Amino acid sequence: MSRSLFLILAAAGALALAGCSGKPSAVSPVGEADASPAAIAATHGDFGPPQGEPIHAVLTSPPHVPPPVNRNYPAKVIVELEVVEKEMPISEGVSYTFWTFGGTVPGSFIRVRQGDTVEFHLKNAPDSKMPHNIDLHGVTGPGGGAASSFTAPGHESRFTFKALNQGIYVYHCATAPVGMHIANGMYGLILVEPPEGLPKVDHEYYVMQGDFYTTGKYRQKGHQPFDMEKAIDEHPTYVLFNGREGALTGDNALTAKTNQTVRLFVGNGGPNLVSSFHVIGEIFDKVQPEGGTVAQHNVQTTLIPSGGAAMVEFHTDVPGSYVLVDHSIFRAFNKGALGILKVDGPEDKTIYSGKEVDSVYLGDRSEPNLKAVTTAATAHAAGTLTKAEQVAAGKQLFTGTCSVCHQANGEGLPNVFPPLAKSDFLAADPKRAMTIVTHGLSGKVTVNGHEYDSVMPPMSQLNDDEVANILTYVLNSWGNPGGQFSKEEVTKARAEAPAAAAPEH
Ligand code: HEC
Ligand SMILES: [Cu+2]
Repeated sequence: MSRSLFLILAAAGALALAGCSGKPSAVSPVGEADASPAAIAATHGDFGPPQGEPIHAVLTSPPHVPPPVNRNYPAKVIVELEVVEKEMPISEGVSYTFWTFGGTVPGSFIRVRQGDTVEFHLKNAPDSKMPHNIDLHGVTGPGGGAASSFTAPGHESRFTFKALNQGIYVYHCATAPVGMHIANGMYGLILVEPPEGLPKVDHEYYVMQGDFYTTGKYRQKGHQPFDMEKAIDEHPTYVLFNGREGALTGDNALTAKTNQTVRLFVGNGGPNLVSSFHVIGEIFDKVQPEGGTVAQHNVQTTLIPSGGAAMVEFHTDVPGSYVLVDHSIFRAFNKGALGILKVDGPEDKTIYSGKEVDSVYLGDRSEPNLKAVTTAATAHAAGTLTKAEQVAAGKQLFTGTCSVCHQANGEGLPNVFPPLAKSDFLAADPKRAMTIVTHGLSGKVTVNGHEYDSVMPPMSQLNDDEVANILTYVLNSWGNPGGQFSKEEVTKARAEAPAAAAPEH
């Protein structure tokens, strides 16, 4: 569509809106909820030739965002971005060969001003195996730059575009097979600031969701290759913020203080899933859905399409951990789509009475990391795994998996969840526990003289060495008889048919 036609349509749409509400359209700063023709026209424009000396864009790695451009004239901005293919952790003890823009997933954050002329240099590292290119959704022109930027390993290409529209835009690789390049992490965000800049806030962060497809199961240790079939079927193994489980938790959590404003630039690289982006315990004071210009207010969950982005702002009132999730909630707790914003400062009991959210929502993910689990996995691979390492790993995993029911101290809950501590049922046949964890348990059981008639679902999210480590921890804790299980024993127990539902005791 030609630019003038776009302007006419935009203006007509805005007039229709103003007519419906019956209110006169006031001109307020662009970026606020304002659909007036003047505001919309100002969101798309040329502003003339670049002025002054060319500027080299500051690029940042997630979760950081470059500083505001702080400029009142259009400039020529030079962006230099290098594609790097590299192996990085995708979860504790799991590695994946990512293809990246700038060495990170998502790629480097780019920030320019509306009206800027961007001279884009795309390099492809000499040790890359694949050619790559870039399609920037902030570019007006066929392919968003993709056709002009096809770059073989060890080469560089250059193209220039004018940032006509303000907004927050996804960029991604568009080299065939496109889905595979995106699934391997080739996406990022470019912010085109409105001419007057964005309203000042205390913190800006860069968060981008993506879905990942590995041949191994979720958290299956070792190097995991890309699984094309799972990707085509849209069955992700991982759904992640910033390309790695734990990228925004523990020591990597985002931070703020109470009584501050936070702006999140939230993108979704896909390749397949749409994100229901939510921050547990916060209400978004302002959202620019789909990265557009008209703002929404008082939003709980905002939908971020694959290949789309949003600007989200909120004020921090009460200290604590706020959990970023894709509210398609199995993705958060079983596929990794989870991050933390840690807010420090004095309590305000008039707004919230207290008690931390961590253990309720997070289980093992509230731990700073799962290092003991990685140590055990590495030791197992090397054939040097000790009982102490299994117990340490099992303790961490127990927190996130079993403790919700059996409690952190193994005491269970009267009449609901049987104890694992000093359990005579467990001691009578320790091996049976492997079947219970892998296949579940239902029907009447008597533990320490009390009868339970309930259901324990199979813990099918755990792999064999995790089950071995958890049970070794349980057997060596709380006055239980001791002992040790290997991964191989669990594999065998899992393969055998489930034991009869209600073993009499
Ligand atoms: C969703 C709640 C829940 C979770 C999570 C859970 N269990 Fe259970 N577990 C139960 C219930 C309920 C029973 C009793 C089932 C019955 O009545 O037949 C049970 C029984 C058991 C028993 C046999 C009884 C006893 O007390 O010795 C063992 C052993 C056990 N669970 C181990 C585990 C381990 C290890 C984990 C973590 C990998 C785990 N459970 C996770 C609910 C749970
Ligand atoms: Cu690519």
